[in-house]
Formats: sequence, C-alpha cells, structure tokens
Amino acid sequence: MDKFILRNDDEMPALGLGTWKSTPKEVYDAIRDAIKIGYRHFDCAAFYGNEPEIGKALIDAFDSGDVIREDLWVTSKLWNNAHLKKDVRPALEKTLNDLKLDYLDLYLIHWPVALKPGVQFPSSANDFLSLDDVPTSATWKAMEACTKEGLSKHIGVSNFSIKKITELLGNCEIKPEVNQIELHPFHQQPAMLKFCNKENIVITAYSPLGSTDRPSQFKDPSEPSLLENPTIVEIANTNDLSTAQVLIRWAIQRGTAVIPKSVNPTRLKQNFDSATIPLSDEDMEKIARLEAKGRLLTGKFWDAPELGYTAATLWDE
Ligand code: NDP
Ligand code: 1BO
Repeated sequence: MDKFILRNDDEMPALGLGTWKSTPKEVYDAIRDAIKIGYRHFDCAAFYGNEPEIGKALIDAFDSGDVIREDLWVTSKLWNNAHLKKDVRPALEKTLNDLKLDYLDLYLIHWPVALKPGVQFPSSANDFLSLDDVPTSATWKAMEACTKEGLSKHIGVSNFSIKKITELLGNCEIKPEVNQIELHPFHQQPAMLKFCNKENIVITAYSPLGSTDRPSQFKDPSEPSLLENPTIVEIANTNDLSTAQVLIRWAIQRGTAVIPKSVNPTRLKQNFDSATIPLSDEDMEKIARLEAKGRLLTGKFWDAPELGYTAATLWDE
C-alpha cells in the first residue's frame, strides 16, 4: 500500500474508506469488514452523523484483536458551525468521544464556510457568519492549539483553494499538511496538484467514483457518470478491472490519497485491491486527456452573497 509521510514521520495510507452517507446502521459493518480486508485509513466527519457507530466498530475491532489503535489512520473534520475559536476544541472533543479515541491522526477544517453555532445546514443567509467576522486564521489558531495538545496528530483543510491555502500559509505557525478536495478524471485540478506538491501538502481525493449516492440537494440530475465513461470502461475492460478500480488506481498513481466510500463487502474488497494494480502510462495519459466537466459538489449550497459566499468566493475561480 502506498503511503504519505507526514510530520514526525507518521504514515498516512494512500487508500482510505469514505463514510459520508453511510448510515449509522451500515457503517458499523462497513468498518469491521474494511479492517478485516486491510483498510487502515478511515475518513470521518462530525457532519456525517455516524461517528458514534464508527467508534463502536473501532472499539470492537480493538477488543477482538483485529488491529491496535496505532495501526489506524483516522481523519475527522470540523463542521462549519464550530469555526469560532472557542468552539473548535469542544467540537474535536465531541468527535473523539463519539469515535471513542484519545486522538485523531488528522483533523481538517471541512469547508472555508462559517455557519452560526447550532446551525447544522443553512436554510437562509441568516444562518451564516461572514469570514470577516470569523477569519479562517483564527479557526486555524484553535486547530494548532488542538494539535499542540495532542488531540490530533496532524491538521489540515478541505475544499480550500490555492488562494486560501496561500493566505493561511502566510499566517500560521503549523502548516496544513493535507487538503482534501474533489478530484477525479472529470475534475483533475492540475494547478492544485502542482501547488500542493510544491508546498509539501498531501492531496486527498474525495468523490473519486462520482459520488453517485449523494442526496438530491447536492446533485444535478443531468450530471455525467464517471463509472460509465467510455474511456474508463475501455481501460477497465483491457485490464480486466472494474471501472471503480481504474478510478481509484488513477488517483493513487497520480500521487494523491483517495477515499472511496462503500458499505458493500464485495465493493470494499474490490476497491481495496485496486490500490496495488498499476495502470500503464498510456492509460494514465488517456484519462488525463478526458474532457473536464467540472465539480460534482459545486458548493452552490453555500450561496449567501450577502455574507460574502458565492461560487466565485468559495473556489476563487
Ligand atoms: P464516492 O465517489 O466514493 O462514491 C460512493 C458511491 O460509489 C456509493 O454509492 C457506493 O455505493 C458506490 N461504490 C463504491 N464502490 C463501488 C464500486 N466498486 N463499484 C460501483 N460503485 C461503487 O463518493 P463520496 O462522495 O462518498 O466520496 C468518498 C468520500 O470522500 C466520502 O464518503 C467522504 O468520506 C469524503 N468526502 C469529503 C468531502 C469533503 O467536503 N471533504 C465531500 C465529499 C466526500 P456502495 O456504498 O453501495 O458500495
Ligand atoms: C456538504 C457535503 C460535505 C461532505 O463531506
């Protein structure tokens, strides 16, 4: 399994298991199965509403001797309603309590978007706080304090643009070590990849299979299918792989971590196996030439121009 070396020589496995949309009922079995298959990296978030069940699965895996805590890489994320400096540590402590862990391996700011405390998801501009009032640099200071106190070994960001990371780099004591972003053949983000390589920031690719199970509020019904794209199908057929395996391997071979979600034991195994099956340079080039179709997770749900949130200010594009 490919790994990324972070601060203190800690190793983050390149392939992890995504848990967004895994229901509390499904996620327990998915985590137990995944650990037995060989997964050692789990991508969680308070927003996903399933951390208590993930915690139960982790405890049971430790108790039954499947793994020890030190074998695992567990990531979680600070939700948008806890960006105020005073709210960061309590949010992380709640996640640790739910996951039944003493520390996280990685804690990320989930989005560069601040909601009022208590708001889970916005229904109007009134639910937002402007980034002028809650600057990311202040949230980051609280993230730094948490890592200094050992609550998370590493800290990073998610859905941050090059501009936002550059601003943070100019105003931080501890650098973000990871940026978790949407990345797949329809949205390859070469400039971000180049920038993060230069800054020694690991990219984790989310929604690598096209996030087909997203709820409709996050989905355009006419969006293109990655798993059925003719080029991906052709490469899969030639190499005797599934299209999901091609997409996962493509991400790893491109030098990113990748966190496909599944709650299905057969697909969990299939996805895990793809981490070690190389694609030829020719296949990688064919995928690199695919037409860019843009983001699936557009961020339109964060639209609040009155408070300074638009697609343009979110992605700085
Ligand atoms: P993915 O691209 O991982 O797609 C998940 C969908 O693919 C599910 O419907 C799953 O179904 C299906 N699937 C899984 N394996 C296969 C396979 N081998 N063949 C066919 N279908 C398959 O979507 P996500 O959006 O969930 O992204 C992955 C993870 O990234 C998330 O779960 C989350 O952890 C993270 N993420 C982070 C975000 C952020 O803002 N930081 C945003 C979005 C995602 P099934 O479960 O039934 O197998
Ligand atoms: C708003 C969706 C976030 C998934 O990580």
